[in-house]
Amino acid sequence: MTEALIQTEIHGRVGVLTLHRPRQLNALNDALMDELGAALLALDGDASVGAIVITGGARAFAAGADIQAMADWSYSDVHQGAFITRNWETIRQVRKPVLAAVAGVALGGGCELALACDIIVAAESARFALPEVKLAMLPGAGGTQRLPRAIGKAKAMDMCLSARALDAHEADRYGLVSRVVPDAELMPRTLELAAQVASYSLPALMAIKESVNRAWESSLAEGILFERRALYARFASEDAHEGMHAFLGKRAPVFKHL
Ligand code: CO8
Repeated sequence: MTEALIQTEIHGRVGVLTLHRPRQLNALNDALMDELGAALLALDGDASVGAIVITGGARAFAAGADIQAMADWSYSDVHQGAFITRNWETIRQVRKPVLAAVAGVALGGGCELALACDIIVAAESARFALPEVKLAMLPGAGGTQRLPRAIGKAKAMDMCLSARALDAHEADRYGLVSRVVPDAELMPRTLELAAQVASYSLPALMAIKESVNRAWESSLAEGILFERRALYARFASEDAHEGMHAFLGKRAPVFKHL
């Protein structure tokens, strides 16, 4: 039997997915991305899960797309096989919050996978780079689009054109990651954060994620309109009334995720 490339654990309301190709530093091949997509959709559809964490190993979150697999592909192979689009982008269908817990290298597609998550928690050992230019390739799993939106054109161009790597603290300063923690605390702190997020009302979390993502997709006026509609829809939610009445009654809210 072949070993799972994605390991799934459940911690309370948090689903944890661990990339597991340690000998290849979690290089992301089709089989792994298929498994990751299926695992993400399974957790997204599981009513007992409120947030998802994707992590790798101590040495590598992921060292990028699998160069061994790609080396001899033709244009027709990638075009007809819908490379990246077919399975890497499954993460875009996930409506629950997804956190990346990154230690070690997050290179190329590994960095792009982290960028596709909603919150990135970096261990001090984390290193982020888009070194595709060294292969005469380009960051083609969202890197040329998400990175400039995250850290601006100047830093993104530098990273994409020179393959410059950022350490965890630089990545934090530039806005690529959300938080930096000591390596030993990466999983406990990420799980604590994910548990906090997952304790909130799931429909509220989904609405917030959708609304924040809209900021990348629309003009300010359109985004504000979208946000306002999302806000009005909150008034149709039992949890929103519970949240406000619990505050007024000076008690903890009990959310039904409705
Ligand atoms: N693909 C396949 N195998 C890999 C990869 C990879 N991306 N990275 C590491 N490995 C393998 C190595 O080949 C090696 O295998 P073996 O033991 O069989 O020789 C094993 O993992 C361990 O790696 P190293 O011996 O190289 O370990 P080091 O500690 O010396 O170096 C590094 C670690 C710095 C991470 C080094 O392995 C490295 O530079 N890896 C490649 C990084 C890279 O270029 N990543 C970008 C890939 S391209 C990409 O992600 C594009 C995605 C977007 C769409 C696709 C368009 C191209």
